[in-house]
Amino acid sequence: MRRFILPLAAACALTAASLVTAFAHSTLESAEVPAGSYKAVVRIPHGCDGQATNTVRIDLPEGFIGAKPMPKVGWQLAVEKGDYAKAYKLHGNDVSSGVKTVTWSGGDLPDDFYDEFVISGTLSAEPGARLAFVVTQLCKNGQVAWNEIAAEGQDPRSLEHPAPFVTIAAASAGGHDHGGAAADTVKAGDLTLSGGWLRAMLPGQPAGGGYITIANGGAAADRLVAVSTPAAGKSEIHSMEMKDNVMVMRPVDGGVEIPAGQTVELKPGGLHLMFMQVTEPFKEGQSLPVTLEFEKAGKVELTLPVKSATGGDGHQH
Ligand SMILES: [Cu+2]
Repeated sequence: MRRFILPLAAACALTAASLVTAFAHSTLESAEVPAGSYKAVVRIPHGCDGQATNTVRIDLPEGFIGAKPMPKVGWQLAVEKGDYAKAYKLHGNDVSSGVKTVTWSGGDLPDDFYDEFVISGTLSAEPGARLAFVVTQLCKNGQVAWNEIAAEGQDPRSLEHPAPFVTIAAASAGGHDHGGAAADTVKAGDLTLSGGWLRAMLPGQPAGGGYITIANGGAAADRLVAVSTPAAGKSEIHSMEMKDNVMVMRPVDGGVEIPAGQTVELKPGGLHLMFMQVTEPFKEGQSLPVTLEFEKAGKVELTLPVKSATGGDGHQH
């Protein structure tokens, strides 16, 4: 295994770099995708404290299998292979080893420029799992490491150098459910609500998320205008988007339109229900009453299951 030797100056450069890097983090292009084939596009927004980046090294997360990096003109590409923590099924075969680290070296990416480094592969993890790609940028006299991984329930935005991560989305309708009871499908007028669930919270976690799919089979648009539950003092509908390479979530103004004939998915990493001032953290295995209010369909009462925050790690069976 090849290791990079860092010059002594690296430590000082790191301190200075951290001031700069608070503004733009290395991130992945898509923050939330279903399991299956996945193109990891890692963005490098700046160099090390003003210096050009000449090496980008990415340590791949467990569960990202069959990885193949994309060569880049002007950069040498090297991979390190090794064993996965377990065997996976890939196109009908068992795979237990593959590329674990990718390094593009010998390049020249000035601090003022931006670039993307691409690795294609397959995400094999349960919905809700967060897979972090640890990114290290090396420059002539220093490095920037994006290697902090948020603990369960911790906000990655609170980290100074978060590793870019992707969250596995819930399988779309029709897929079999691994994580426990799914909410029943509920019809309300032209709307069909399905696959609703609440994310289990850690003790002390201030807010929890909820997700559901809403299909409008009618000829007129409807609008989700409010959410409430006796389990939380305050419930809101939130959007989540990348702004200047940082994930930002905020209450949506005027609710969420459910266009005629279309399906709107509230899911991790996107539109979601947000429950604040909870009386008790949502616990896996619980079911909680949630009321959604629509402009036309009116109030719809649901009972939503609470599922593990990470998705199937085997403990819920
Ligand atoms: Cu939110």
